[in-house]
This record gives sequence, structure tokens and C-alpha cells, in this order.
Amino acid sequence: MIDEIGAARETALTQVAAADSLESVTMLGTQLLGKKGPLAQLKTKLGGLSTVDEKKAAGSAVNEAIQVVTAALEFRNIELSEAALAARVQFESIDLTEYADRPTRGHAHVVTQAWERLEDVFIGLGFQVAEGPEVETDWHNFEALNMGEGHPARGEFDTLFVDHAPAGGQPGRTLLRTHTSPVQIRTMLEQEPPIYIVAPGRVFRRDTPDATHMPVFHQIEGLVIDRNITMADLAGTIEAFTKAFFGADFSSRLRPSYFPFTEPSAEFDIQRPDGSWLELGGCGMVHPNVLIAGGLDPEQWSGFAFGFGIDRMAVMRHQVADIRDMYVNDIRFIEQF
Ligand code: FA5
Repeated sequence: MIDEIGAARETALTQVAAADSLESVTMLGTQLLGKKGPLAQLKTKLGGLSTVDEKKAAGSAVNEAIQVVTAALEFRNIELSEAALAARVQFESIDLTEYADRPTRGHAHVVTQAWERLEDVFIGLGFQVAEGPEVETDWHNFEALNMGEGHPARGEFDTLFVDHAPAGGQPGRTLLRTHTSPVQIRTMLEQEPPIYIVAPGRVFRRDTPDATHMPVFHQIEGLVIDRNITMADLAGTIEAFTKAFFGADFSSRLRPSYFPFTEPSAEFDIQRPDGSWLELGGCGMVHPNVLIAGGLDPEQWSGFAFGFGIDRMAVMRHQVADIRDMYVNDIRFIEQF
């Protein structure tokens, strides 16, 4: 009898271990532990045993077998539930690791932002955007701008010359443009008036870097050529720009100054809401010699030009103490703007 119980228990355990679905575990449960199951059948035979000891031993063997099979069924049930859940999670999961190492989205450098905003404001005022080369001829950078050979004003632009002569250039007379003003000449030679352009761009000077100077920096040039343009149009444009770019509570003024390529010339300042004045750039009426170099008749056409430093404007706008900080490319600094 004990052997029979042992055999029935082993068979039941093998069946439970082989069950491969939650449904088959449930079915096996009724089969193995139900009234007609093998262990229940054996229980009914206990009465036929001859001694009390035999009955006792066989009785507890059957009960133990029932307990073991019940536990095995429960265990198999848990095992299969967990496997089903793991399979579902695996099936429904989305692999996010491919996003984990991606760099975060950056933004334009503070000088680029200023450059783009300046373009936007001037486009809003009816200007078009023009550009010229960074490697220029001496003629475009100086001579056509009324700074002939030996003109003292050339000394103010600490010029970087380049050895080679690109098409149209001459050895020793080719340079990195010291300002965006040569774009005035190129535009006049390329397009018929009326001209309303701004030309932002990179310029180069043999300046030693300090808190307000860089050897490579950015300017924006403005040029208007039309009939009957006067100094009042220049002042009005500067004022409209100041309000559009800085805000309605800013205003501007012109102060007499000197540039070889404008006559009369002025510096323009802006007044901040606290009343303080800030120098922004140079401007003036285009000199007749410059109009002639640009192929225009000064009797028919007149115009004004202006130019100022974009980097200095960005520095002022964000109250950065040292212009050099903007070019160290320290991410902790750059991220602030
Ligand atoms: C000019 O370069 C003239 N071409 C501007 C002009 C255009 C006048 C049209 C009249 C008509 P200036 O050398 O002052 O002028 O430079 C203009 C601006 O460039 C300065 O006001 C300043 O904001 C900026 N700037 C000059 N040098 C540096 C430098 N080393 N680093 C950063 N910004 C500079």
C-alpha cells in the first residue's frame, strides 16, 4: 500500500511538472485531487488494511502525498503565471536605450542669436540681406572706400594680409576684411539702386584680445542708396531700428565723427531706460567718391551707411563683463543664453 501511494505521488508530481499552461494545471488539480483521483481512490482502500499501524502509516502517507501534490500544483501555477507575465512584458516593452546616449538638443550661440535677430529686425524695416567674401582685395576694403594708398585712416584698421592672390587679387594686396564696409562697394557694383541692404559678417583685425576686443569679430553693415536720401532718413532709420531691436523705451542720437567713406559722419549712441548712453557704431552719408567707386553718379543718387559690432551688442545685451568669455566655448557659460 505504501509503495502504491509513493508511486501515485511520483506520477502526480511528474504530471504537474510537465503541465505547460495555467489551464492544464487547473485541470490536473481536479484530476489528481478530486474524489475520483488516484490519491482519493487509495484513501478509500485504507479501510481494507489489516492493522491499525498499517492504517495509520498509509493514512499519513496519503495525506502527505495530497499536501505535496497540492503544493506542487500551486508552485507550478505561480511559475507559469510569472513566465506568462515576463513574456507579455517582453512583447510589449519599448527599447529606450537607443535614446539614452543621444546628445541633448543645443541652441544657437549668443552671437548667432544676435546676428539672426538683427537680420529679422532689418528685414522687418524693408531691408534685404547681402554678403561679401571674408578674403578681400585692398581695393574693396580700402581704396574704393576713399582710403587710398597712404591714407592715415588705414592705420586704424590693423590689417591681416594674405600671401596668395585669389582670382582678381594681387599678391600683398589681398587681406582679411577689416570691416563689412567693402560689401557696400560690391552691392553698388552688382545691383541697381534703389538699394536697401544689411550685410552681417565676420571681420578680422590684428587686435590683441582684451575685455572689449577680439581679433575675429562680427559687424553688421547697412547701406541705403536712393534719390534724395538725407541725414534725416539716416537718423530716422537708426531710431526705428533702436526701438524695434531694444524696445520702445530706448532712443538714439547721432554725434559728429569721422570716417573716410562717409561725409558727414557720425557715431550713433542709444539711450537706455535708465538714461545712460551707449556707443553702438558708426554711420554717415555715403561719400561721393564711394558712390563713384560703386559706379553711381553722385548727382543722381545719395545714400547713407552704418556699421556696428554684433559681438559688443551681444555683450551689452547680456551684461557679459568680458567679450572673450563668449569665445572660450565653456558649455556652462554658453548654456546660459
Ligand atoms: C568701422 O569698422 C566702420 N566700417 C563702421 C562704419 C560703417 C562707419 C559704415 C560708417 C559707415 P569701427 O572701426 O569703429 O568702424 O568699428 C565698428 C564697430 O565694430 C565698433 O563700434 C565696435 O562695436 C566693433 N569693433 C571694432 N573693433 C572690434 C574688436 N576688435 N572686437 C570687437 N568689436 C570691435
